Amino acid sequence: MKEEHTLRAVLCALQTEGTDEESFERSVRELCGLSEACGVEVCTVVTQRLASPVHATYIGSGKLAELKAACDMLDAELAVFDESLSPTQIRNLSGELSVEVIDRTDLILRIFSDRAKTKEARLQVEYARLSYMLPRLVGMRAHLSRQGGASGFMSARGAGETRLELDRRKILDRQARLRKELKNVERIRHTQRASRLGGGLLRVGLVGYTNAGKSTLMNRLLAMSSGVKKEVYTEDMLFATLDTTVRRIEVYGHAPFLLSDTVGFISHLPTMLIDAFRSTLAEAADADLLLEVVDCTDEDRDAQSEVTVQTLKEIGAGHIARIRVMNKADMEGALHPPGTLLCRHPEGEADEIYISARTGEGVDALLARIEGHA
Ligand SMILES: Nc1nc2c(ncn2[C@@H]2O[C@H](COP(=O)(O)OP(=O)(O)OP(=O)(O)O)[C@@H](O)[C@H]2O)c(=O)[nH]1
Ligand SMILES: [Mg+2]
Repeated sequence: MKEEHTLRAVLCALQTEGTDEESFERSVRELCGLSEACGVEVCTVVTQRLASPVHATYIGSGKLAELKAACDMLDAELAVFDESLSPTQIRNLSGELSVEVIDRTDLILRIFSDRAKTKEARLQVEYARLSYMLPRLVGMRAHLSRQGGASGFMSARGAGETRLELDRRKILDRQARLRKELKNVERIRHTQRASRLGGGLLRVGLVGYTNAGKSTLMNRLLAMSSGVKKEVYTEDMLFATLDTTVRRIEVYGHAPFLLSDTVGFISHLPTMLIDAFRSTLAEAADADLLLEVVDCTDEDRDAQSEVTVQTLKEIGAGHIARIRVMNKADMEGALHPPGTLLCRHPEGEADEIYISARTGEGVDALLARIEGHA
């Protein structure tokens, strides 16, 4: 979000039948994290238990009144829903509430838009946002006409279907242009990388949940490498990395290999983002070996690992050999000290190795493991 001041938000989450307490709480925690990553201040969380979402308004009418009251009392400017809302739900909720209504998908898209730095990432994010907007133009318009204006596509306001049809066509045209531009950027990237880094080396890909420490591990390996290597960006926030970086790792006494660092995963990563970032993610899929980086101190690590494995399948990388790198083992709460290796082959699972990308402990053992795969 580009606003100068922090936006105040009320979060709203529905616990539907079949969702256990634990995964519900995890989801709400993550929504808070996503909101903060977006520069949004969470004022309160309104929750409801229902057998299934209400078709028209997602939550029940009594709860909706409660939510409206909370928004008014707390001076909120946003209501953030912990799920993908249908275009109808957005339209109805926008009509009922006096604040802007956004859902989890929208929140993730906004974070991506704020963080995108390279040309390719910016094009990909814009493409994804347009895909998201397309079926929701009516609901967005309802909010904007009350607010009295907005920027970009939504600024050209007008009434009725003609206006909508125009907007729709504009979006489709823009998407067609973006697709062309993306093809070009991709082609240039491919040829540059192939010639610069040289083929024939083992290709290793860092993958995993956002904020697990993938980029920190990349930098640790670069620091151990001979020669001067440019570091990648790391930060304690969701989605610090939004593009793919490939570097040659050459640690004395170990065979050199190519290492790629890429965008992290999260549960319910919007499909339009997976689609838009397919080429970036495909670079991770284009590896001989994957290092799945896990924050082993996170109580949600198992669920996060499941999401990673699922997302890998979605991008066609489910079959690639994988080592589970249990990172942040220097911290309190780690199950094992750095350097611990757990072989999981009998169950058909990935090997687990405990390391600390921050202190470097266990990284030598990891390098030996990587070599074993060459
Ligand atoms: N204590 C500790 N902190 C770590 C370790 N590795 C990474 N971190 C911290 O975890 C945070 C996230 O690290 P990143 O390397 O940016 O994580 P990432 O997986 O690349 O995250 P995204 O790019 O956002 O998906 C940073 O604050 C790091 O300093 C570790 O081994 N120990
Ligand atoms: Mg990163």
